[in-house]
Amino acid sequence: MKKIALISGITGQDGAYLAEFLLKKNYIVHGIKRRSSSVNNYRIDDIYEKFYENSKNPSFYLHYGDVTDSLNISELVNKIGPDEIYNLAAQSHVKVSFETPEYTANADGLGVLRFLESIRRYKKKKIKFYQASTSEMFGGSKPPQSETTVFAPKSPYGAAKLYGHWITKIYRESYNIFACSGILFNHESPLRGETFVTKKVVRAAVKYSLDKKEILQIGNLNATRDWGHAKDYVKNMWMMLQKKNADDYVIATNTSYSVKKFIELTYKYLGFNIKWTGKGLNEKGIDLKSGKIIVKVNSKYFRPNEVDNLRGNSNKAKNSLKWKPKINFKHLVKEMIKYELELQTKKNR
Ligand code: NAP
Ligand code: F7E
Repeated sequence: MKKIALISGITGQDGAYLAEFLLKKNYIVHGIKRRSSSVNNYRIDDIYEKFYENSKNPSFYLHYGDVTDSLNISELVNKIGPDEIYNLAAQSHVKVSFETPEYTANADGLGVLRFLESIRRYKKKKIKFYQASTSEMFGGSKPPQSETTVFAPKSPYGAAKLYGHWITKIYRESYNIFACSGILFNHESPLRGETFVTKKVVRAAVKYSLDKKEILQIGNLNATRDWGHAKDYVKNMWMMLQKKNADDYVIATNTSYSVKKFIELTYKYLGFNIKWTGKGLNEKGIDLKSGKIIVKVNSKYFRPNEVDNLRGNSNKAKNSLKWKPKINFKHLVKEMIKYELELQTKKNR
């Protein structure tokens, strides 16, 4: 019998990588997608074609749904009867969470509860549950952050995710549900959303390499992040659900870089060296060769409250799950550049 997985957030970065990973493992995969006025399936188009449209025995199905809709979530859980649920759906942008705090709390906090309650009421079999928790829950706590670090979120996103994290643990302990959270540090890929800093930098740098005009408008250059590759992180999601006992794990690379360093490296790989001038809001990055301004700080991209430094300690996952990231930071940046170069060159043809 093939295992059945239900993934919320199927159209997002991790949803697409996880679906591909599970389909290769011979799972039947059901994905929950929101209705939108324009189609946003581009990350899963290939697998939909291969495992649904062109398949004699389809193993990939899509369902409309929304994690803010309790009846819809419980209906889907009952109808599909999955062996494993991966809850990846979220309003995942930290800055946007300051502008839509109530919606973020509903989707990222209560959304988790809706799945857990559906699982608790489902009597036909035991369903395993994975929750995508976040390093943003550590907020102001100093690095390196591990499973024992104090939670101190600094955004509505971090607070909503912390509710989701705790309620997952509470349902595990109270109802003997196999429910666990991966405390995921930042992870990126060519499929990363366009408004996250890595994708934004790579897109602007590639554009500059082609038109010699593009200026990257950026916020806080000094924050540091522990950036891994999404492919490594989705594999870990599955590994956590295959363990005998449910538990929570920090998933990180254990190294961090500043936003400024990420920018320098990206432009360097494209053949441009940056000289920095000015301070704070007046800081600028100059292309050493041409003397042109290529990076400008813009207050629009600052957050009301910033998480300054994140670097995870994922020793527990290393020792207990035998998991460690395979793709390093430099490879990640190069892969993102390659993808973007191909895309933008094709567009310009
Ligand atoms: P993402 O690219 O922003 O994808 C989020 C997904 O959730 C999208 O499919 C989105 O649908 C869906 N979604 C949003 N609100 C929804 C709602 N109300 N109902 C149903 N679906 C909804 O995020 P990601 O990078 O793949 O991250 C996956 C999960 O890991 C998220 O929960 C995120 O918070 C968490 N996480 C990510 C990172 C990271 O660095 N990537 C780190 C820590 C934790 P649309 O396509 O329609 O918008
Ligand atoms: O920002 C700074 C910004 O938006 C990273 C999400 O996946 O990871 C992600 O959240 C840093 C921050 O990611 C810009 O201030 C500067 O310090 O790429 P980001 P994030 O906020 O760390 C966590 C773990 C999640 O759980 C989230 O879902 O970069 N920064 N200038 C900027 N950030 C953005 N987005 N845009 C800028 O122009």
